Amino acid sequence: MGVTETDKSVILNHESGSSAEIYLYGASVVSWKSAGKERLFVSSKAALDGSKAIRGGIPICFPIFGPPPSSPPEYASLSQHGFARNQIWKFEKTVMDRPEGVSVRFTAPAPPAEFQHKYKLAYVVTLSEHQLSTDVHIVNEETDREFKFQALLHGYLAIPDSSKIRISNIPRGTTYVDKILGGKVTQSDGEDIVIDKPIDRVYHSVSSKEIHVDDGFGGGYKVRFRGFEDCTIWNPTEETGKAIADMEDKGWEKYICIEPGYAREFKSLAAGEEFIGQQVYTVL
Ligand code: TA6
Repeated sequence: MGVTETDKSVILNHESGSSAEIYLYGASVVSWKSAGKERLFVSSKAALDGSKAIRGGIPICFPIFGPPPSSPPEYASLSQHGFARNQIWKFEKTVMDRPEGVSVRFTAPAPPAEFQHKYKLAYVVTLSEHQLSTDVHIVNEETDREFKFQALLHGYLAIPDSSKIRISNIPRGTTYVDKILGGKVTQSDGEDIVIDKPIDRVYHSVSSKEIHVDDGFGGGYKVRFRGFEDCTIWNPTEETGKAIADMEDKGWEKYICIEPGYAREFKSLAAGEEFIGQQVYTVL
């Protein structure tokens, strides 16, 4: 059997030997193993008991990314990255369990009472030999008003040493907001990105829809996305990583966050409309 349910998680096993584990808490993918290696970083100090969003894996940011906007009030009162990563999701079903892939679907519970919007949020995780695909499905279930949200997959990709990686395939001229520089708006020069100081950038409308990470040791990842427009790149390095309470010592050396999402603007769905945002990680 490729799908095993425990009281806290769902475990996928593919016939190639690859595997993945998704916690019901936040529907956070906490492990993805391919070719015998763990591909996601989870801090050894991460809370895994549902008391706090998991520091690592792939937390889901929804219905906002980053700090809350100043209005409307039900969004302004949200905490950073929204509530989906702190909710207990439901394992809905096995979508497929075949050599082509093992796939499962989760649904989020209703929002907190203060957030008066009717929507359906689902998440489909599909594992194959060298790939992990994660799809967010959002349906506006209102009959007569729009629903606005941001959504982003805040994945922590495991790498041997962040100082050795090169991130590429962001087209020259792509606009980004540099949060390290107080939100300065800049254009990408198209050159590879290296991690020699803290990086926290939101790239807007990335037309390549595919970002490459060369790990500097002959491996790496391709991160492809569809539906999502933007992509955040984050690594705090020691300079700011030391201040993160649930980050293990030198944890920032072991991951790079490449985060496709709808993060710049709010996506608006008309009544009854559906949005699908897909991310596919491929091991190189
Ligand atoms: O995606 C990057 C970011 O928004 C950073 O600004 C950084 O704060 C990070 O997410 C972690 O956020 P968290 O709320 O999980 O501590």
